[in-house]
Amino acid sequence: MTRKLRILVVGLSLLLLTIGLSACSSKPAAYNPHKKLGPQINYTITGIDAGAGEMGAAQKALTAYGLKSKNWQLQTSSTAAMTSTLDKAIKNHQAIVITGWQPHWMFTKYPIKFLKDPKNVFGKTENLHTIARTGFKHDNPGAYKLLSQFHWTKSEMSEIMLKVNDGQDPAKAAKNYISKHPKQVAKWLAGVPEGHGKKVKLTYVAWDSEIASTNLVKQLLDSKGYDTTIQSLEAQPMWASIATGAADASVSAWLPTTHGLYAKQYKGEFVDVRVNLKGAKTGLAVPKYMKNINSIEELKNK
Ligand code: PBE
Repeated sequence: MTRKLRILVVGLSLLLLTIGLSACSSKPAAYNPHKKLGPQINYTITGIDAGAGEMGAAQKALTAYGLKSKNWQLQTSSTAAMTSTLDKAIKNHQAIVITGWQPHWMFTKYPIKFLKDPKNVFGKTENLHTIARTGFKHDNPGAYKLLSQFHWTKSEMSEIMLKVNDGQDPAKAAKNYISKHPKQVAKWLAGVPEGHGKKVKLTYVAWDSEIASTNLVKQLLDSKGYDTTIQSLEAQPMWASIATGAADASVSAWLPTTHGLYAKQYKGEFVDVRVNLKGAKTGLAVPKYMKNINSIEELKNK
């Protein structure tokens, strides 16, 4: 080898080594089931908005399962930040614990599972209720009739949620749903009289699930000639809007756990019209590849 060539070879190998090392260090470590879980995720549960009912339950869980005293913490962020952290973790096969809930597209898009909650801190399953202001049935029996007939399933709701998650406008996704499900729509609209421009005001909390249901109900009402406006609010003002009569109805009440406090606070000041979706659930969730972690109780020791 000539001297020049030797320098070139040494230089090249150094370069490759550097690239190799930096690639290694930038790729985060994959989940290791043989090591303790806590240190792998900085004893941190990736949460969502501070105002979410589920965050309150998650805080309670930290205490109830003795995690707080072991320095576990709940990180506040947003649905968007949480799902993007989850996305990255899953791509890298890393450990992660999130505040998860159903119905939501995260359970369709990612291989994740709820952790068992033997102390029942998150409650069992929940239902999504339609609630109305007390005088609404009297003032607008037609729109009330539609609300009292509206109910669907998690997989039906997912059709709209996934489209919206793919970037489709929620109103358009709701209209498409209506044109694809004529039989179901006919049942929802059965016997509902023409609205003749009568106003209806729906309030909701802008979770993906409620964006789907509220936009759909608005399109259904408008298709019968009602003039429907929808307004997104935080959970507390959403409940207050119904209780004070500032709004007519909402299809986004999570009961009995997540919005349980509001239902209690406004008892007698709202009408519980019906359950519009059964089998909602909140809780801590992890990727399915974390095979040895199946219960919140196990977070502490594993
Ligand atoms: N969530 C789950 C809402 C309702 C249940 C995040 C969509 C919340 O926790 O407030």
